[in-house]
Amino acid sequence: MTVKDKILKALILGAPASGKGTISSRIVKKYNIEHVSSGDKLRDHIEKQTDLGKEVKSYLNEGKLVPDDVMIKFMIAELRKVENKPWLLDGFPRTVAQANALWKVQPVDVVLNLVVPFEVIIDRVKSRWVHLPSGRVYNIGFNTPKIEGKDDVTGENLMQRPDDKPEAVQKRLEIYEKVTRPVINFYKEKGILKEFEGRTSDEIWPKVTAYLDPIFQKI
Ligand code: G5P
Ligand code: MG
Repeated sequence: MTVKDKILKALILGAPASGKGTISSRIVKKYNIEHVSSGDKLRDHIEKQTDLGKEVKSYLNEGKLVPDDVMIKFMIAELRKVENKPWLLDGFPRTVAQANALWKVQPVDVVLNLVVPFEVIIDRVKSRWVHLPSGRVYNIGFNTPKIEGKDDVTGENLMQRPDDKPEAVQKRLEIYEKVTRPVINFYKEKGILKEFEGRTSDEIWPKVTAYLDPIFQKI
């Protein structure tokens, strides 16, 4: 076995606003691994007005998926930057074409799937605030920022995501059902998928650690 084989590569799946970012930030802190979020990276490009940012902006704002060819090229290049580290990938793959492309370059070891009822999701996105440069995410009443509208760490302004408007959320949930749900089956068939059900991230989190603790102890 080479050193590379021992580096854990994990994925987190789940509907929009199911808590992937929230659970990911707890995982990366507890197990000291890299968090690679496709959505955070794209929003950063949009904020910095790069060529990629300009190309993808309308897709994100409208809650539509960025085309596979763009996404695959971008994310494979991003993953190369962290290939020698253990990572947790969040938001990619989102289509079977993306899952196949990833599997060819980097088969993953563990896939976590968050299962949260849609009515909970629709309710919670209304109160989401994000700190764009870091991807830190807040929710009024769940993890409320210490000062209203400001990031706890930097004190910089928080913003609401354009794709959290009700019509864009609806679109994202529809796309998730049609296009992303088959990705769950892709990993189920490979025998590496583990589902975690709950209405809150605090309910899901102990189930995630109970599953991951023995895996991380082994490596
Ligand atoms: P993203 O950025 O990948 P989504 O839609 O998959 O976006 P999102 O919205 O980032 O997922 P999340 O990470 O699953 O959600 O959830 P989160 O941010 O942790 O939690 C949501 C809110 O709920 C937060 O405010 C959080 O504080 C709160 N919360 C968490 N737990 C609880 C709880 O227990 N109780 C309460 N009350 N609140 C809680 O992708 C965005 C776009 O980028 C493009 C697409 O356009 C996509 O729409 N994109 C891609 N396109 C094509 N292919 C890809 N692979 C792409 N990746 C990104
Ligand atoms: Mg997220």
